[in-house]
Amino acid sequence: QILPNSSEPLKEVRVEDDRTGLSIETLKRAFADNLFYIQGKFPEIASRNDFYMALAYTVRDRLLRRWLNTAETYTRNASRTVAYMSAEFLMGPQLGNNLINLGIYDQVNQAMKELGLDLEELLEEEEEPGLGNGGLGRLAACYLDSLATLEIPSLGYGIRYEFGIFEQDIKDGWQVEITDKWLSAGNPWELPRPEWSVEVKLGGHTEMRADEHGHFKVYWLPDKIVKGIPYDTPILGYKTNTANTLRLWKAEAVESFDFYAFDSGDYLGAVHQKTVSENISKVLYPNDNSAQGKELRLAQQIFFVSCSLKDMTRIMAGQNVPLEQFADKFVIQLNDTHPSVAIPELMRLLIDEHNMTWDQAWGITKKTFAYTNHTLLPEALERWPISLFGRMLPRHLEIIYEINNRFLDEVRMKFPDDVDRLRRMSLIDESGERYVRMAFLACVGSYSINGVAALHTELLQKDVLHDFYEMYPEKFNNKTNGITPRRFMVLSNPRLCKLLHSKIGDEWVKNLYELRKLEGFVDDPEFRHQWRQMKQEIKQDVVDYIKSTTGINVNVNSMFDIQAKRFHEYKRQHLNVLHIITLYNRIKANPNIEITPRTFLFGGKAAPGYYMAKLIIKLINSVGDIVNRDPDVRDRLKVVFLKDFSVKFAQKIYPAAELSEQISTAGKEASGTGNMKFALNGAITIGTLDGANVEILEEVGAENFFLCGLTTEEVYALKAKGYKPWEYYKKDPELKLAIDRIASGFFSHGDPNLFKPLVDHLLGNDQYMLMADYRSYIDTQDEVSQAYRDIDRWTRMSILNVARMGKFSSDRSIRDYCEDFWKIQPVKIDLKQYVEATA
Ligand code: OAK
Repeated sequence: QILPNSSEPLKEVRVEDDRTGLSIETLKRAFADNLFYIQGKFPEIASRNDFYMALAYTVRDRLLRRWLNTAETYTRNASRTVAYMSAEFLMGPQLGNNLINLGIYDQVNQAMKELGLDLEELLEEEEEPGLGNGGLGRLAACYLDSLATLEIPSLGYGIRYEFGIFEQDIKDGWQVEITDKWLSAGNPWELPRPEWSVEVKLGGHTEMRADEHGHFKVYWLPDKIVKGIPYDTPILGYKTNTANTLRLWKAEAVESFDFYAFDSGDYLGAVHQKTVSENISKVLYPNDNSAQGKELRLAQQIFFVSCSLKDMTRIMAGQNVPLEQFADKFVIQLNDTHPSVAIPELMRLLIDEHNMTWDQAWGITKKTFAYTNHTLLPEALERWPISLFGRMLPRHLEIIYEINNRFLDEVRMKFPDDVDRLRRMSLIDESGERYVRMAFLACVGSYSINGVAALHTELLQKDVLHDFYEMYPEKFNNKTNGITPRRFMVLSNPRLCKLLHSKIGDEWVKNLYELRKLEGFVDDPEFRHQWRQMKQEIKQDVVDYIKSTTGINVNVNSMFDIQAKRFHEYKRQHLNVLHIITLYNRIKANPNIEITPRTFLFGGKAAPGYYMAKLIIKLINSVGDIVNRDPDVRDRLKVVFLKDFSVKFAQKIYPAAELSEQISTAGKEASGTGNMKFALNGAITIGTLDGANVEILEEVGAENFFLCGLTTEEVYALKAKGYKPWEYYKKDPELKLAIDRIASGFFSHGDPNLFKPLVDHLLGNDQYMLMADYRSYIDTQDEVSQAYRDIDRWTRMSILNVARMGKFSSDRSIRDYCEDFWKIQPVKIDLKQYVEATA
């Protein structure tokens, strides 16, 4: 605190202490100071958001030393760095996580209490940056957490969308989208760095011209230039001194363009130009697992990728590392193909702007990039129409053609006379309208190609990227996904953490395999009792929450059966609904039947343009309407749709789960990470042999997992033989009744048309094979109900699930990436050094 009236000499002014001190007194003083000097409020008139902001700045002050120190150390050592390029980072709220990672949660809690404030309430106040759709964006966020915790020099590069994923409301059972205004109250966690702005060219044409030495060169004359401004967010490691950076780019108009239009008297035109430029980082495309061939989307991709690559060359120049060493200084991880236009962009920068030869540039490029594939769904594989691509990126298209020519020569050499293979593997799809195939470009331009779970990688090799696997088997590898235990346990499940702490300490936070020690307590009746007690308390919180937000009374003793994920037909939320209807039908047929009470909880968003997914949401709400009101049900079943599922909300829900629904059609879910979050919090999985479920089953043991459904091979075989969903419907009376009730309008006030498209899909081609998996799913659910009645058995299963989750820490995933192909070592950050250097 700067004390103007103080008689103390200046050197006694304890600036450092007020901004870094961790005593309760200092925290309180700093908080009051920030409220006054940053928010410009005194407590009596401050809003809850003002208090949140004051606390956020207080915490930010305490992490700045680490942040600057980390940057300084990396700069001094010119450390090899991972650049994680992703169109999405679904970070979740920052305050709580930073408190945990700084290790000051308890002090701050106490300080707030002494000021008459409730930390929980302040945490609630934060608008989360929803800059992602689902799994892919959240994985990127978990990886940043692990990279910092493992002290790996890294930068996350992405887009600072002004509007993140939409907010979901439910009206009359239907999803309604509301724009997300996460920035409206300001974002205390970011620092703009306008001095590091860069320019990105778009459109126009190329020309071949002689340079001053008479050498012919390609010049790209764009018709538009956009400015990218970096906004930096610190990413703290857990109890380390490392604070890495997430650098997100905001698009703005370049002044020169304004002036040009202004000069010619076109004031409105100038303003229009500005809007067009700013549109690039305006909004996140809300599609999950599907590609959208929109011009603006391609503009977003080249925008952030070009900004980031130029930023990397700036960093190298600052550290006196020659560009020839690009691949030694950086490894660029491509989070799916969204940033894969970085491959021709790096080529262009090296050749056109830094005068390298093609061979030099290509040598660097293919040692720099590594590509992660996140989906096998054909509709999610990005392809850009040549016409659109060439219009926006004429130079990149030329470079891609050249990469393709040289690549096809290689293919010819390795597989002579195989014309069909050339056609299949070409970076240009020429089967109809011509397209650039981005996944193929990523494969050719990267030295590593990985899937996100063992099964997924196997299917990539066998199927989607089979030709590339034959061409470059050495590039392929698996990196099973993981989740950060800091956010998804320490922060979100304090009750479970307390119990763990009392038995096995908390080494597990940094080494999740330590959870194995829990196995020693599984036969201890006292411990099992505490476990159940703990779960019960968490469930009660959720019961209260549901009551206050929806008015629905939930029985705290019912099984909490949860499916929380994006809505997609392949994830089969409607299979879950068929189970609910089946139980309901059993009750209607025999009101006194013995039924294990269950509460079915759903959470998740549907892409705004995905009609069938939205209809499934409507179906859940319609079924809920009937089931929740029918007196015959006598509160044994409840269906609750939890609207606006987000990271913040997920943190509340996972701890309360008892049964985790992971029922995608085998071969469709690349990995899944919700499955890991649920199991880590003690839920037992009912799931198919899909994605990482396979590995979860392997870890926890078949006796602690409810397996159902066809295997991938069976799915393929059935498809090949000719799948007839109608036959399953005809043969299984319970299935038939469930479908008939939907079709007849029983759940839609007698309207048989409402759910007709869904019913037609299921009985017609049933692409995701719900009819084939129904019986197995229902029988397995009956086993689940049985198991739940055996309280000791269930508790054991729950404990063992937690105990055996070690593998699914994102720390393990990141270590695998580092050792296997990033080849990066941890760099220790010494906090003292900086203080001395600047003293
Ligand atoms: C989104 C857009 C395009 C392609 C893939 C995605 C995506 O989110 N994929 C998901 O990635 C997760 C992280 O690897 C996986 O766990 C999910 O299974 C996968 O659907």
